[in-house]
Amino acid sequence: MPALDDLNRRFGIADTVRFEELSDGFIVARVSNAFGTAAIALQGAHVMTWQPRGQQPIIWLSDHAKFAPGKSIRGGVPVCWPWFGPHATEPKFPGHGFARTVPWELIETKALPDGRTRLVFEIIQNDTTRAQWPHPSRARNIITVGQELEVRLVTTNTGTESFQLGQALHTYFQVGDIRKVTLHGLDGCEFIDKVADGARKKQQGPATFTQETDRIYLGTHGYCEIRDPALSRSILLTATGSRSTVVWNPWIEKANKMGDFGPDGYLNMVCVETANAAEDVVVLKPDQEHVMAVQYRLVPL
Ligand code: TA6
Repeated sequence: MPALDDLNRRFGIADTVRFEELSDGFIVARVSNAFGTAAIALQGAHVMTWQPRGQQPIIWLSDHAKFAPGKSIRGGVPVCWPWFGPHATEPKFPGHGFARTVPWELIETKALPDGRTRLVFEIIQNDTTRAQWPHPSRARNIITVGQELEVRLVTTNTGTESFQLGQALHTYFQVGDIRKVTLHGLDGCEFIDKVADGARKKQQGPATFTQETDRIYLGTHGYCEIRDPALSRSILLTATGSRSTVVWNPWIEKANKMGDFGPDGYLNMVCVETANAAEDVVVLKPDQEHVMAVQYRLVPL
């Protein structure tokens, strides 16, 4: 991981981008522009926070999140790559892939003419990751902070064989009270219900939350609305290059078992994850690139 001074010298932007060390070896980019603020960890190219000016945070980050090299962060926008969920054959491999717990190299920071700020990260693969994922490949995460937050996960097959890619932008959204939230845009979609032994069901109307919810919606078309009456706002998600949407709230018991949720954390978050998971995984041929992108926008209710 480059030294803090080196990062600030090479990639800092006056009054807009600076770097700080949260804990030993855990470096974060602090972004501030006319539209709002964000914090992005170099580990996992992980958006930890995003807050438009004058608004409550959009992205939820647990008060009990741990910030340490190799430890996944509870909240923000974890990058699940190059597989989603448990590895298909190796139970000892990390759940949701290794991307979120390895260092990513900062490639570029840019103050865009329209006042937005863009940061480009590229995963750093090593012997451990190659042992788990022996496919020559490149992954970049391109984050643009403006009136909206845009995250673009770009995977390129740099090898000579095709490979199968599972992925998700496992985003935790801040809500006022999960019990009053309705999730729109998935009506009629089939989903795998992971709290009902993987039963296949069909969504009728908006999704609501009254218990542990863990669903992989399949064949989704990239648009969702998280309607949050407690905060009098909706968060709109617009995605491309994604055929699955994962929806998760651990509820009371599971959140308490996780140790980094805090006593009532589940009440103020919902994960709506732009993904390619289950049978929606992507096959990349040699030299092929796949872009999975999502934009988050806030609208008042
Ligand atoms: O995306 C939902 C999910 O797969 C849940 O099953 C739960 O495991 C969640 O991800 C969090 O996983 P993590 O490994 O971050 O604790």
